[in-house]
Amino acid sequence: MTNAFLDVKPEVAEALAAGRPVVALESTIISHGMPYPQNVETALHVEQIIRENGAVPATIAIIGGRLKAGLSAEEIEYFGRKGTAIAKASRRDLAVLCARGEDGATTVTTTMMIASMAGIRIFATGGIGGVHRGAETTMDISADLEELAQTPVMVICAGAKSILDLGLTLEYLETKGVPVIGYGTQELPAFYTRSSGFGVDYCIDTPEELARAFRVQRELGLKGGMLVTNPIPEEYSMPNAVIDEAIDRAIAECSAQGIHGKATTPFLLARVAELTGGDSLASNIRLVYNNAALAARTACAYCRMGSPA
Ligand code: PSU
Ligand code: MN
Repeated sequence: MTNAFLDVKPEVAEALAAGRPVVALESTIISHGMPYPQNVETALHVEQIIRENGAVPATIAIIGGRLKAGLSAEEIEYFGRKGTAIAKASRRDLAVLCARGEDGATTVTTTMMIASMAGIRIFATGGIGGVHRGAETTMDISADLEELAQTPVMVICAGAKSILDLGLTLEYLETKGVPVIGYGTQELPAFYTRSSGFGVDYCIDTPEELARAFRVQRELGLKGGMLVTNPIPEEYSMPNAVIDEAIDRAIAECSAQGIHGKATTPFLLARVAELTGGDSLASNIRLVYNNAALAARTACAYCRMGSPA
């Protein structure tokens, strides 16, 4: 499916037309998820890792009202430099940003949407949004969960940060029929840490088996995506106590300052990063690399199975 607002980078379009593997990447992680210049260095290195593992990277963003599937190095630099001055774009923002010709940093939600419009089925990122702690009164539930329920893209992440209520996030995904897979683990990873105390639906050990499950989901005509949670490599994982303390403090400050809506997640992410210093940034970068490599290998396996029904 294509539309008048979509620009697929020629290299990406050629790969898709030839049935070669492509991996989508999001841009909110660049503008809102990490400081400059580490955000740009990371985004460029992630693309290189995807290439080294046999796939073509397509970093996704909205530039001047155009939905971009695939950015140039200059466009990645632009996003990294502008940082939080770029609007964080979720599903509800797409129409107005396109109508006005503005820029937008794509979240997991909008990256899935644009990837799907372009025909890209595999997407690597760091962490997804979910059900926030206290959502029973705030109703703060990320649009990422609804997108996973309706858009056919496999999202490979390192689980979700415990800024969220991980148990409620899993309940929501169950209700919405989204399969939650642990890559080589029975336990949901919690981004900086490999364990969370919550189980996943299935443990899958190889990229081939991930690709097979997703292909069958497509062949069955089931709508929606698949969530693959890939634990951070042991050597880069962080002590639970350090992370938990920072997260508890960040959440307390967030409610004390009356922050709400789309500002909540960027505030919490930035505060946790500040409170835990360079260690958490280094871990964050490493887990994204790890997810990019797995996504590229899964995209290769998916393409070897031919075009899905
Ligand atoms: N969680 C992270 N890192 C991130 C995000 C979430 O650990 O960068 C970003 C992603 O772009 C995600 C978005 O899609 O935040 C979710 O925002 P919200 O909770 O406002 O839906
Ligand atoms: Mn929210």
